[in-house]
Amino acid sequence: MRLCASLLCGLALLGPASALDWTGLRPAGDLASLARRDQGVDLTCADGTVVQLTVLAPDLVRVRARFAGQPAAPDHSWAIARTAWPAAPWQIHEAAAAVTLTTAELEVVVRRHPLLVEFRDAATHRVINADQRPMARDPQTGRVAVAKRLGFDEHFYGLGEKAAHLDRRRAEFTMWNSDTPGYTEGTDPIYQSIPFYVGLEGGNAYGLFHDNSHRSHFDFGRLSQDCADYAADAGVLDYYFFHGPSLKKILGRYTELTGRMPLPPLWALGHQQSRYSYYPDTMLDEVARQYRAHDLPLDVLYLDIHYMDGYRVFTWDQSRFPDPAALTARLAQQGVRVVTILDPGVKHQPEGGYPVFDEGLARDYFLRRQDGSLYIGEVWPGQAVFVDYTKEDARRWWGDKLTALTGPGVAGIWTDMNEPSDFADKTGERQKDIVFDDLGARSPYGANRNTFALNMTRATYEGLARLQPDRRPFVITRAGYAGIQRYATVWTGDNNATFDALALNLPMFASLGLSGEAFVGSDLPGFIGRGDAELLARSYQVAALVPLCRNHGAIDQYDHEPWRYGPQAEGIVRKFLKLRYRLLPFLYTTLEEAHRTGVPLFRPLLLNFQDDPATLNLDDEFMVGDALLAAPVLRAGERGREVYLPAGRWYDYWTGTAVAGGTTLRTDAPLDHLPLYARGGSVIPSTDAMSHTGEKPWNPLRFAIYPDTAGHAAGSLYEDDGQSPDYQKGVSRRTALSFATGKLSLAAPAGNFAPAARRFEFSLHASPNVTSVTLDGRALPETTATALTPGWFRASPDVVVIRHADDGRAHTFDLR
Ligand code: MIG
Repeated sequence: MRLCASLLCGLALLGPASALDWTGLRPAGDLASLARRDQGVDLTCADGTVVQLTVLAPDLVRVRARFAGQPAAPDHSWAIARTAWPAAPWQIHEAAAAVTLTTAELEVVVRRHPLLVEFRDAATHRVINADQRPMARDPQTGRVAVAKRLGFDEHFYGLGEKAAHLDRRRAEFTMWNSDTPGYTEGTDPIYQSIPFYVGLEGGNAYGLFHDNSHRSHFDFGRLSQDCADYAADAGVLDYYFFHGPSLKKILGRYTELTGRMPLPPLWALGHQQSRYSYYPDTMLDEVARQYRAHDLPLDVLYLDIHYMDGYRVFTWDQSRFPDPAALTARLAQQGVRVVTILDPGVKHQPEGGYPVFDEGLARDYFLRRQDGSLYIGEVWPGQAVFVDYTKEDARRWWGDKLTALTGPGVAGIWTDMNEPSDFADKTGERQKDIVFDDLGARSPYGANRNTFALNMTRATYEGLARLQPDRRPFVITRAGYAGIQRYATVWTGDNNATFDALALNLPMFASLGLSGEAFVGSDLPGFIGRGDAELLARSYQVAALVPLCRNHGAIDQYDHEPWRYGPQAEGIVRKFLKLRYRLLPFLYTTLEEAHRTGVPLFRPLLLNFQDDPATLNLDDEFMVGDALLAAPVLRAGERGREVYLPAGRWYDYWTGTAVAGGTTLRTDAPLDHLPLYARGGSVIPSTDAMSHTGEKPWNPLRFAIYPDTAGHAAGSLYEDDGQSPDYQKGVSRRTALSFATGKLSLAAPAGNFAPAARRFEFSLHASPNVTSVTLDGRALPETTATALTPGWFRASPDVVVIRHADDGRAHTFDLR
């Protein structure tokens, strides 16, 4: 504490941008009295500060403070998806020095003098997290702050989209959505703000979500060696504490609180091609034609801002796109969908002739300044006004306007510039006096900038869902706040076409996933500058396994479809796109897991191996689900690299060779090679490659079975119609299988989605000695790789394949 204080003098120069600056902050007074409520207690301090502890679940406690003199604020947050929680039992114990609130999992100890909050594990009484000084507020500025003791070996993860390494220890960050083209490692803040993080020490994790949308600051022991500090420029000190100890459990709760990702349509997992900008319409026909001619998979083409009439949202440029419905119909015949960009700026056109402006103005949907004047910014259409998406009727109006796009067959919406960016001032300084309706609270700009994109994408997502109730909405957004996963896929904005930016993808995607946002990706091979063939090849080796796989580039980039980089790079891109499409059953199954549990598809090794200290800051490898580990080459000129494999058995994905884990190995990685490993114990479903996701059903369905050191493996396949929301009503099918000591058990499928007839092929790795196979006790005939008849055959010295028609029933196969 003294160290913190002494550092402060040196920090004064940095101004209040640092979380560590406690100048002017008034600490909450000592604890004076306590009152019970339904789900927790109100702690009143000597100075009048009231700290509310609310038990939402045994592992989730909310701490909300109203400081002395602080005006009451409505208890509403755009981030929160769930406010009603089933009662979870708790007790309160009052002692001389402290009061303790106990749930089944947590002890929240509040020391009276001074007021310090401490979270302990109820089972072991181990301190998980503790205040270093009382929570505080500056009565002049409204700034609020919390300081936590920093563990000697405590590591930090999350905070969403940050251009930084995976482990946030010894780093500081600001939350203020910002349009930062060409950002590099260390640029902060960038587009998104997700003030949620996870602390991990000695294998035990906790989560902390500061639900305050004002500009805020986090310092994880950078400016001081012994504290982890948080401060927000204004608003309510309101945080949620999650008990682990597992990261996956915390992610489950965090996404229960802020919402889970709905399943996107299957085609969203397909390869997507964009540029700034494709026009006229015939250009898109040609790109699609070239894709098919080059035998490169493609599901989506994007229209950037030039499709609009003078950049007016919800219009079409009639000369470039005379018949958009005919265009989308032609592309649909090739299995290609169209996604259009949509900016928040509505052209300011008081002279008339633009109904979107006229209507929005007449209904008072546009943001105004404190003095009542319209806020007019500078964006693509020139002067532009912005919708106040905190108004429910404005959101609905915006959503209904989407018919201008969905009517002619547009399949998804790309929301850009929603920090919101204003060319006249990208920092928000000149927007400070804008007032948001905010459910009648008329809240200031500072509270609303970081949630602007959340509400814009919400309006867009809900509009799509309303206009096309039989289809899953697809929205991709640049900016966002906690909870953004409920509405949109996130891409990481205007990245550079450099190897540094490629390497930065891994911690960025991993951190977004650790912050509740599972559907992420970045522009391939980078938005700014022209990447070369080598970068393109290496980028696709990563992107093939990333949820969003989208090629996009700036207006002045050379054309950058994969064939433009020469035959070698094109061949490599084809190889990895085909890998992606073969793995669609696996990727989709893993995406459904993210939807259902909050545990993302793209994972740092840490998420699967949180007890392994070697994974604490490992961010040049990643895993897909818990079955595949990729160690891509991330540097120019390298043709090999070191790969860390956690303990257990692994299999080289390409050769099937078993590799012992718990070690770092050196592997070759020529330009066309991605070091890729399957984890022993897993089952990976796949099918044949195809040119787009809707080309044909998944037949055959292959299950690669990789036994662990004990000879066990288990996994499943998730399927549904891939396009409608019926999966929410259980119209899906799960096929589960497990393998143990020579016996493969196929469970009867669960769920009532009925796929077309198809074959299963089970590939059993590590099966060198098998000489016979029985099906439910009867001998299974031998067959061959090329025959389509049921039976079994040896595919390689180590791999036995069983072919079996999917008859929707449980079966047992014995391998001897
Ligand atoms: O100021 O619409 O990040 O993907 O191509 C640039 C043009 C505006 C920024 C987006 C980029 C998009 C571009 N937009």
